[in-house]
Amino acid sequence: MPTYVMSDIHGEYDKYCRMLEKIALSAEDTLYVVGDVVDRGPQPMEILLDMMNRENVYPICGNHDFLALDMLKKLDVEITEENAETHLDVDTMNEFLDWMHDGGRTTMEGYRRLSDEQKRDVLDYLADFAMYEAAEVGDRVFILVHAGLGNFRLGKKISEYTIKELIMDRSDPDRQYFEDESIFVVTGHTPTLLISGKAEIYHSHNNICIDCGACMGGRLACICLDTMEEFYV
Ligand SMILES: [Mn+2]
Repeated sequence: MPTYVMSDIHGEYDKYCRMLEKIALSAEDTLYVVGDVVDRGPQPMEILLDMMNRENVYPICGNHDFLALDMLKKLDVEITEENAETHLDVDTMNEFLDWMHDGGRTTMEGYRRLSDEQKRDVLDYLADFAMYEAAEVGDRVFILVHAGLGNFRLGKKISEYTIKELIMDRSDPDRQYFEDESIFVVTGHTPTLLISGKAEIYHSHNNICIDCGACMGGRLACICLDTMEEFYV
Protein backbone atom coordinates (compact mmCIF):
# COMPACT_ATOMS: atom_id res chain seq x y z
CA MET A 1 0.00 0.00 0.00
CA PRO A 2 2.54 2.60 -1.07
CA THR A 3 2.08 6.36 -0.85
CA TYR A 4 2.74 8.40 -3.99
CA VAL A 5 3.03 12.12 -4.62
CA MET A 6 2.78 14.14 -7.82
CA SER A 7 2.28 17.83 -8.52
CA ASP A 8 1.73 20.47 -11.19
CA ILE A 9 -0.21 18.26 -13.58
CA HIS A 10 -1.52 21.49 -15.17
CA GLY A 11 -4.17 20.03 -17.45
CA GLU A 12 -1.96 17.24 -18.82
CA TYR A 13 -4.65 14.58 -18.52
CA ASP A 14 -2.85 12.28 -20.89
CA LYS A 15 0.32 12.28 -18.78
CA TYR A 16 -1.76 11.89 -15.62
CA CYS A 17 -3.46 8.76 -17.01
CA ARG A 18 -0.17 7.31 -18.18
CA MET A 19 1.34 7.93 -14.75
CA LEU A 20 -1.53 6.16 -12.97
CA GLU A 21 -0.90 3.20 -15.24
CA LYS A 22 2.83 3.36 -14.72
CA ILE A 23 2.60 3.26 -10.92
CA ALA A 24 -0.34 0.82 -11.19
CA LEU A 25 -2.25 2.80 -8.56
CA SER A 26 -4.57 0.47 -6.70
CA ALA A 27 -7.46 1.35 -4.42
CA GLU A 28 -5.31 0.50 -1.37
CA ASP A 29 -2.53 2.90 -2.35
CA THR A 30 -2.53 6.58 -1.46
CA LEU A 31 -1.87 9.38 -3.93
CA TYR A 32 -1.30 12.99 -2.91
CA VAL A 33 -1.54 15.63 -5.63
CA VAL A 34 0.35 18.68 -4.44
CA GLY A 35 -1.43 21.40 -6.36
CA ASP A 36 -1.76 23.09 -9.73
CA VAL A 37 -4.03 20.53 -11.31
CA VAL A 38 -5.60 23.16 -13.55
CA ASP A 39 -4.58 25.76 -16.20
CA ARG A 40 -2.15 25.69 -19.13
CA GLY A 41 -2.50 22.10 -20.40
CA PRO A 42 -5.51 21.06 -22.50
CA GLN A 43 -7.71 18.98 -20.14
CA PRO A 44 -7.80 20.21 -16.55
CA MET A 45 -11.47 19.30 -15.98
CA GLU A 46 -10.91 15.69 -17.02
CA ILE A 47 -8.23 15.37 -14.33
CA LEU A 48 -10.44 16.88 -11.62
CA LEU A 49 -13.38 14.65 -12.57
CA ASP A 50 -11.15 11.60 -12.35
CA MET A 51 -9.51 12.60 -9.06
CA MET A 52 -12.80 13.31 -7.31
CA ASN A 53 -14.02 9.80 -8.08
CA ARG A 54 -11.10 8.19 -6.30
CA GLU A 55 -11.25 7.90 -2.53
CA ASN A 56 -7.50 7.37 -2.25
CA VAL A 57 -6.47 10.62 -3.96
CA TYR A 58 -5.82 13.59 -1.66
CA PRO A 59 -5.62 16.99 -3.33
CA ILE A 60 -3.57 19.85 -1.91
CA CYS A 61 -4.19 23.36 -3.19
CA GLY A 62 -1.88 25.19 -5.60
CA ASN A 63 -2.01 28.86 -6.53
CA HIS A 64 -3.63 27.99 -9.87
CA ASP A 65 -6.35 25.87 -8.25
CA PHE A 66 -7.02 28.65 -5.75
CA LEU A 67 -7.32 31.36 -8.40
CA ALA A 68 -9.38 29.15 -10.74
CA LEU A 69 -11.92 28.43 -8.02
CA ASP A 70 -12.24 32.11 -7.24
CA MET A 71 -12.61 33.09 -10.91
CA LEU A 72 -15.05 30.32 -11.81
CA LYS A 73 -17.27 31.26 -8.89
CA LYS A 74 -17.23 34.91 -9.92
CA LEU A 75 -17.81 34.21 -13.62
CA ASP A 76 -20.49 31.58 -13.18
CA VAL A 77 -23.12 34.02 -12.03
CA GLU A 78 -26.39 34.60 -13.78
CA ILE A 79 -26.56 38.19 -14.99
CA THR A 80 -29.64 39.85 -13.59
CA GLU A 81 -30.94 43.37 -13.71
CA GLU A 82 -29.57 43.97 -10.22
CA ASN A 83 -26.03 42.73 -10.78
CA ALA A 84 -25.56 43.45 -14.50
CA GLU A 85 -23.29 46.41 -13.97
CA THR A 86 -21.74 45.50 -10.66
CA HIS A 87 -20.90 41.81 -10.55
CA LEU A 88 -17.52 42.22 -12.26
CA ASP A 89 -15.60 45.08 -10.73
CA VAL A 90 -12.22 46.37 -11.90
CA ASP A 91 -10.29 44.16 -9.47
CA THR A 92 -12.09 41.09 -10.72
CA MET A 93 -11.44 42.06 -14.33
CA ASN A 94 -7.73 42.48 -13.59
CA GLU A 95 -7.69 39.16 -11.79
CA PHE A 96 -9.36 37.63 -14.84
CA LEU A 97 -6.72 39.08 -17.20
CA ASP A 98 -3.92 37.74 -14.98
CA TRP A 99 -5.59 34.33 -14.98
CA MET A 100 -5.93 34.26 -18.77
CA HIS A 101 -2.33 35.35 -19.08
CA ASP A 102 -1.25 32.49 -16.82
CA GLY A 103 -3.01 29.66 -18.64
CA GLY A 104 -6.56 29.92 -17.29
CA ARG A 105 -8.27 29.63 -20.67
CA THR A 106 -8.27 25.79 -20.80
CA THR A 107 -9.77 25.70 -17.32
CA MET A 108 -12.48 28.21 -18.20
CA GLU A 109 -13.36 26.49 -21.47
CA GLY A 110 -13.33 23.02 -19.94
CA TYR A 111 -15.62 24.23 -17.19
CA ARG A 112 -18.03 25.73 -19.70
CA ARG A 113 -18.48 22.33 -21.35
CA LEU A 114 -19.51 20.60 -18.09
CA SER A 115 -23.07 19.78 -17.11
CA ASP A 116 -24.59 21.87 -14.32
CA GLU A 117 -24.11 18.97 -11.92
CA GLN A 118 -20.45 18.54 -12.89
CA LYS A 119 -19.88 22.27 -12.48
CA ARG A 120 -21.24 22.12 -8.94
CA ASP A 121 -19.13 19.04 -8.19
CA VAL A 122 -15.96 20.67 -9.54
CA LEU A 123 -16.43 23.86 -7.51
CA ASP A 124 -17.19 21.85 -4.35
CA TYR A 125 -14.16 19.67 -4.98
CA LEU A 126 -11.78 22.60 -5.52
CA ALA A 127 -13.13 24.30 -2.40
CA ASP A 128 -12.27 21.16 -0.45
CA PHE A 129 -8.56 21.06 -1.36
CA ALA A 130 -6.34 20.96 1.72
CA MET A 131 -3.72 23.72 2.11
CA TYR A 132 -1.15 21.19 3.31
CA GLU A 133 -0.89 17.60 4.45
CA ALA A 134 1.54 15.74 6.67
CA ALA A 135 2.06 12.16 5.59
CA GLU A 136 3.71 9.66 7.95
CA VAL A 137 5.42 6.95 6.00
CA GLY A 138 7.57 4.49 7.91
CA ASP A 139 9.54 6.53 10.45
CA ARG A 140 9.51 9.68 8.34
CA VAL A 141 7.14 12.62 8.14
CA PHE A 142 6.56 14.34 4.82
CA ILE A 143 5.10 17.83 4.84
CA LEU A 144 3.29 18.24 1.55
CA VAL A 145 2.71 21.80 0.44
CA HIS A 146 2.42 23.35 -3.02
CA ALA A 147 4.93 26.20 -2.85
CA GLY A 148 6.70 26.37 0.45
CA LEU A 149 6.85 27.55 3.97
CA GLY A 150 6.94 31.30 3.38
CA ASN A 151 8.31 33.40 6.24
CA PHE A 152 9.53 30.21 7.85
CA ARG A 153 10.59 30.16 11.43
CA LEU A 154 11.27 27.24 13.71
CA GLY A 155 8.40 26.56 16.03
CA LYS A 156 5.78 28.10 13.70
CA LYS A 157 3.02 25.53 13.32
CA ILE A 158 2.00 24.67 9.78
CA SER A 159 -1.53 25.73 10.65
CA GLU A 160 -0.17 29.22 11.38
CA TYR A 161 1.03 29.82 7.81
CA THR A 162 -1.15 31.99 5.59
CA ILE A 163 -2.52 30.61 2.34
CA LYS A 164 -0.09 32.82 0.40
CA GLU A 165 2.85 31.47 2.42
CA LEU A 166 1.82 27.93 1.52
CA ILE A 167 0.72 28.20 -2.11
CA MET A 168 2.66 31.18 -3.52
CA ASP A 169 5.92 31.82 -1.66
CA ARG A 170 8.66 29.67 -3.16
CA SER A 171 10.58 27.40 -0.86
CA ASP A 172 14.36 27.48 -0.82
CA PRO A 173 15.32 23.97 -1.89
CA ASP A 174 18.82 24.26 -0.46
CA ARG A 175 17.73 25.28 3.01
CA GLN A 176 17.17 22.66 5.68
CA TYR A 177 13.92 23.71 7.32
CA PHE A 178 13.83 21.22 10.17
CA GLU A 179 16.75 19.94 12.19
CA ASP A 180 15.00 16.62 12.63
CA GLU A 181 16.39 14.47 9.82
CA SER A 182 13.16 12.48 9.66
CA ILE A 183 11.10 15.48 8.51
CA PHE A 184 10.94 16.19 4.78
CA VAL A 185 9.25 18.98 2.83
CA VAL A 186 7.75 17.98 -0.52
CA THR A 187 6.83 20.83 -2.86
CA GLY A 188 5.81 21.55 -6.44
CA HIS A 189 5.37 25.08 -7.87
CA THR A 190 8.98 25.72 -8.91
CA PRO A 191 9.94 23.64 -11.96
CA THR A 192 13.13 21.70 -11.24
CA LEU A 193 14.28 22.90 -14.67
CA LEU A 194 14.75 26.26 -12.95
CA ILE A 195 16.56 24.73 -9.97
CA SER A 196 18.91 22.15 -11.46
CA GLY A 197 18.32 22.60 -15.18
CA LYS A 198 16.92 19.06 -15.34
CA ALA A 199 13.36 17.70 -15.54
CA GLU A 200 14.17 15.45 -12.61
CA ILE A 201 13.03 15.32 -9.00
CA TYR A 202 15.42 17.45 -6.92
CA HIS A 203 16.55 16.27 -3.49
CA SER A 204 18.45 18.59 -1.18
CA HIS A 205 18.56 19.23 2.58
CA ASN A 206 15.43 17.13 3.24
CA ASN A 207 13.53 19.00 0.52
CA ILE A 208 11.99 17.08 -2.37
CA CYS A 209 10.96 19.22 -5.34
CA ILE A 210 8.73 17.31 -7.72
CA ASP A 211 7.48 19.79 -10.35
CA CYS A 212 9.34 18.57 -13.41
CA GLY A 213 7.51 20.83 -15.83
CA ALA A 214 4.85 18.49 -17.28
CA CYS A 215 3.15 21.35 -19.13
CA MET A 216 6.28 23.14 -20.32
CA GLY A 217 8.24 20.57 -22.25
CA GLY A 218 9.38 18.67 -19.18
CA ARG A 219 7.90 15.59 -17.58
CA LEU A 220 5.24 14.65 -15.08
CA ALA A 221 7.01 13.16 -12.08
CA CYS A 222 5.74 10.96 -9.28
CA ILE A 223 7.62 9.77 -6.21
CA CYS A 224 6.88 6.82 -3.96
CA LEU A 225 7.45 7.94 -0.37
CA ASP A 226 8.02 4.39 0.87
CA THR A 227 10.87 3.57 -1.50
CA MET A 228 11.83 7.00 -2.94
CA GLU A 229 11.43 5.42 -6.34
CA GLU A 230 10.84 8.03 -9.04
CA PHE A 231 8.54 7.69 -12.03
CA TYR A 232 8.36 9.91 -15.10
CA VAL A 233 6.12 10.21 -18.14
MN1 LIG B 1 2.20 26.86 -8.64
